[in-house]
Amino acid sequence: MTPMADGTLGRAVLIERVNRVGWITLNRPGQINAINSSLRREALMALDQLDSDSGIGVIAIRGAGERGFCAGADIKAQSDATCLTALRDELTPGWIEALDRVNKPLIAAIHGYCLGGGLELSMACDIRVAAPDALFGLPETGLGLIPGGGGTQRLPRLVGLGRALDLLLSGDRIDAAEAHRIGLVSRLSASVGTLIDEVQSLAERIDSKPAAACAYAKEAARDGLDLSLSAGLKLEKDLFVLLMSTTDRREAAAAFKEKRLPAFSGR
Ligand code: CO8
Repeated sequence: MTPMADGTLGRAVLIERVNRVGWITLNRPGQINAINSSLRREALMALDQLDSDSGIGVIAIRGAGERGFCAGADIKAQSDATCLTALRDELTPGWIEALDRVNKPLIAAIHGYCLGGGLELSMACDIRVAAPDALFGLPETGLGLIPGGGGTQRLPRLVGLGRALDLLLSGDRIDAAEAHRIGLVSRLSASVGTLIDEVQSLAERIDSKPAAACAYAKEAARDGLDLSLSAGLKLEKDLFVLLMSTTDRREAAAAFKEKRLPAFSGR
């Protein structure tokens, strides 16, 4: 892959467009991409920019440098927290929740350390792909804290309550193979060196399908988690019916009958 770097937002986050895949790179490699206020602010801008760009079909997030995806919140930048309102103001409210509002498929490409807020960020993505060297953990209780970026809520939904509480309470790190075994990540790359290419090609496969179908699949699965089964099934049916009227749905069926590749138009 030859990334076409076409702009930087600041220094803490980089954006690259590679074909129709928008890459967001957390760019504080000297601190293992620890999350400070610049990184939070720039990551939000990058997400907004790529989600509203019609030339982008899928967004992928990775960490710069060899050490890892992200070692969590910047512990050194944290204030003394004697004033709770000041601490609250210091954090961009709900910045990881912004990923929940992204319509396009979001993929985390994870290598090395993926800890604390870094793991929380990756859990807000739709798909997590890990390199064999990835290490995952939520060390917050050891810092006298609990995860504040969705970790206590997203982890049980991904791996079940028992495994989530084990990770939350012990603070133990797990490796990529274990993360894959328990369903914290859905794919492992063949090697660290092939991670980005493998995610790029996964993203392009997703992007080759009708965008509305991908967006509705994501909406039904994600929103369904907050609904009763019957309400979720109704949501699915409504979205299914909407897709029946699309040109791309008709084109897919015609291409199958005519034994040719479909040419989707995004309508
Ligand atoms: N914050 C700030 N700097 C960090 C962080 C971090 N989370 N992680 C690593 N760094 C820095 C180190 O300080 C070091 O910098 P320097 O070279 O200037 O001293 C550099 O990155 C390399 O790190 P190490 O030298 O420590 O490398 P090691 O290989 O020895 O260790 C580890 C790597 C194991 C990742 C280790 O750095 C570590 O334990 N980091 C902290 C991991 C952690 O606890 N993360 C969770 C943070 S808490 C969180 O994410 C949610 C809480 C939110 C609260 C927000 C309140 C404001």
